[in-house]
Formats: sequence, structure tokens, C-alpha cells
Amino acid sequence: VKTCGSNLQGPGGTFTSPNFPFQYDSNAQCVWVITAINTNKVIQINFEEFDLEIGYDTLTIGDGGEVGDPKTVLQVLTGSFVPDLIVSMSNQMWLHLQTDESVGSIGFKVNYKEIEKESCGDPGTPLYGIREGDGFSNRDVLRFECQFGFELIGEKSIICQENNQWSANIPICIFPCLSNFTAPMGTVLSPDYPEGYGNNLNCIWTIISDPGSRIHLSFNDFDLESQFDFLAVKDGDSPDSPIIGTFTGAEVPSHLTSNGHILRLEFQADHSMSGRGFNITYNTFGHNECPDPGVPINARRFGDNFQLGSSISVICEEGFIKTQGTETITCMLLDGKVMWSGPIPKCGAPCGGHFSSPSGVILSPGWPGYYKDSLNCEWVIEAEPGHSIKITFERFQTELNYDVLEVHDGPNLLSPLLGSYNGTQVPQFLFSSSNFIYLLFTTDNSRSNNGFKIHYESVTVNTYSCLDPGIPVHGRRYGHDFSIGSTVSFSCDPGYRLSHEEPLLCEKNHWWSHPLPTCD
Ligand SMILES: [Ca+2]
Ligand SMILES: [Ca+2]
Ligand SMILES: [Ca+2]
Repeated sequence: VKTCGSNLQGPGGTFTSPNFPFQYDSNAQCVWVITAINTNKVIQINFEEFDLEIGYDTLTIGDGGEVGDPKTVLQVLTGSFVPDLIVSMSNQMWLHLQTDESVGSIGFKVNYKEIEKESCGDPGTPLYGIREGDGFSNRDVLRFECQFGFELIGEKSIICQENNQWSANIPICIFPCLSNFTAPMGTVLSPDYPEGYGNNLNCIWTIISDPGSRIHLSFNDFDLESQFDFLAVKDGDSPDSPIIGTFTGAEVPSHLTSNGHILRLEFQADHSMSGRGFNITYNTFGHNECPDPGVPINARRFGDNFQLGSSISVICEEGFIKTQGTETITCMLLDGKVMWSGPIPKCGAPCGGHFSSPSGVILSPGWPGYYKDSLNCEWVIEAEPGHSIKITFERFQTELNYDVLEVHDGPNLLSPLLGSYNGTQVPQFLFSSSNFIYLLFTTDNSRSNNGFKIHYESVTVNTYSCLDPGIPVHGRRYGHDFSIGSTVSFSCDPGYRLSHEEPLLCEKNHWWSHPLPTCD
């Protein structure tokens, strides 16, 4: 018999079955006891993953600290189905894993935390669902609906019972694989988007608008297994209708317009490998007008009239540039069809650039989405001679050790390095000593993250002082006189060490005697 487990304390944490995410041991007996630090609180757990050999390996969960006492048992779990949340009645909860002599599985990963007593905890809101009610105390009720076009599977309402357990799990909202749409606008999603659509699918969606009108599709996201899974769009309601387009792979198609008032979307997935799937919005429009272009993301649109002869303009938000189309498009007659004079403009965050405005924003490419792999982006910021440049980090998150932003004090890669950053560790701000700053963002060939949002501004150096030197990440600064001859010093939060101890002296040339130390 293998014994395992531990005593855990609030306010919260995570633990797993032995060897997770690899197979747990046979003949294991593991015991965990969780105790809230605040004795007036109770313990809530929720499983991120759970899979035990069904019927033979069990996890018994009980209230209090008397492990194994049958009077205190809350749940006995096996297989792979678990409640959203399990909440104790007292400030303690015990868990007992028992496995038999053969056949294992991955086990479980569970999060715990202390919550108010006489409550069931926040069970969340289903993806593509809407929740009514926000009380989680005994006798509180939560009601659920799904967004338009989705089907609700499960209970429409759940109540927080006296035993601190919800009467049921929250429902799920699924997008049906076969349906007709008659609303003038809506969304079509691949099954389980964006989690992966699975295998062996043959989904058919038909969009039917009023006779005389047409249908416009915008692809917000698209990722199918290339050459094996396909989306076909047909101009009509039968399998033999003419094909407007067939799509596969990860390239997001540009928008599509029907010729008639019915569109048929056929989605086929083969027996293996899945992608993220797709997210398509559609709208319908009349005979003498162009399709509603929507408001392109990262942009503002001017003009609300889509009739023949009207124009709209699209201006990118700060930090973005036009990646498709021109600023203005006009609804016109081309080859006997009413259509926009060019593609609907799109705005995106560019990989690199040269900036010389007094202030602005630099975004990682793809912002606000994840950046791509294998990037090599260079930005140069130029201020007027005699000025310096201050850059401020608003957001920074890259793959630790692999996706790196270098900041150089000058116009190019050969200029002295101000800092090299990855993960989430960045200073609040940095200054150049000349009127140039150079940034280089390189990413490796796997794993991405949110990237960064950086503000830059041109600043003048005061005749009698140095610029604010900043504060290290995980550190603090002593002294806020930055005039020539004064010093500032630094310390780090517990657990971090200062890279160098000497205080910074503001020298006659307006520069600090040393670079800002770091806390490592
Ligand atoms: Ca077993
Ligand atoms: Ca496939
Ligand atoms: Ca990477």
C-alpha cells in the first residue's frame, strides 16, 4: 500500500493526485485535509481535471477533519464526471483517494479556497451563456439562458441548498451541428469552438433571408486541419447549389457574399486531428445596398449608410495600422452587382516601424490577441535632437526565456542595451540618453502569449536634475529628490536580492551614476 497526501491550509491553493498528469499508483491510499485559516469560513473545491478508473478507484470527500468518518461523507467520486463545486459545512474538508490493484488513470487536479459560510461558491457562467442572479448563499437561485442560436443542455435554474451544494451543475450551451437560421444576423460556430471540433462531423447550417436580400459572412476566426477538414459555402439551399468557396487550414478567409437569399454552410471533419474551428458572423442586406461591414476591430468607422452610392471610412486606433483595404470604400455597381469598391479595411498591430511623433503606442503584433511565432520585429523611436524618450510599460507578458524584447539606448541594435525582458518582469519605465530608442522583439517557434503595450513620449531633460530613474520590479526606492548631486537608494521585497547596492547619484551631465538595479 502506498500512502500519500498532505495537510493543506487556506486561503487557497492547488493539489493533484500522485504523478499527475501521469498515471497514479495502484494500491494507493492518499489523504488530504484542508483547513481554513479563518474558522468562520468553509472550504470550496473545484476540479480542473478528474479521471479515475470507474467503479474501482474512488475519491471520497468529507466534511471536517475526521478522515473516513462515514457520517461526514459529502461525495464519493469515480470515473470522469464531477460536480462543478463541492463546499464543506465546517472550516475543514478531507479527501481520501483509494485505488485498487490494477488499471489506473491520470487522476485529478483540484483548486481549493476559503469562502463565506452558508454559501455554495461561484459556479461561473456557461460559455455562450447568460446568468441571472449573483448571490451564492443558501436558498439563492441562479438562472441560465444561452445566447441566440445555442441550445441549453442541463438545468435552467439551480439553487444553493442548505448543505452548501448547488442543486445541479451549471448547464452548457452548445451550438447545434444542424440548423436553419432565419434571424437577420447571427453567429455560426464550429462545434465546441474554440476548444476543437473533434472528429467525424458532417454539419449543415442554412441561412435564409428575405427573398430579394443577400447574405454576408465575416470570418472572425478560422482554424481547420489543413486538407482533411473543410468548410464549403454554397449559394442556395441544396447540396447541389453552386459552391462560392471551400476553406481549410488556418488562413482566415476574407468575407463572402451570397448571390441569392439563401446560403448553405457544410462542415466536414475526418476521423482524426482537429483545429480550433471557426467563428463566423452573418448579416443580411437589401437589394440596393452593400453588406454591413461592421466596425472593424481595433478601428473606428465613420458612416452608417450602406446604400448604393454611400461611402464609409475606417480609422485605425492608436498603435494599429491598416493591414487590408483603403481608408474609404464606396458602395457601387460593379459588373451588375452592388458591392463595396474594395475589401473592408482591417487594422492590426504591425511588426516593427519607425516612429517620430512626440508620443504614441507600440503594441506587439497581433495585439490584443496573441503574437505569432518566429517574429523578428524592430521599432525605432526618434525624438527631436536634445530630447530623450521615455517608454512606459502598460502590459507585458511573453513566453518566459524564449520570447524577448530588447531595448537599446540609441538608433540600432549596436547601441548599448538598456534591458532585455521576457516573462512578466519589466520596469515601470525606461529613458534613453539620446533622442533614439531601438526595440527588438524576437519569438521562438512555439508558444505565444499576450505580448505588450508600451507608451512612448519625448521628454526634455531639466537643467538642474536627472530624470526619474524608475523603481525596480519587486522593489522600492528611497529618496525622491532627483536634482544634481542627490542620491536615491533601493531595496527589494522579501525573497528578492538587489543586483547592486550602491545608491544612484545624479551627476552633472544629468545622468545617474549607475543603471537602475534589479531585484532577482
Ligand atoms: Ca484501478
Ligand atoms: Ca480532422
Ligand atoms: Ca515562443
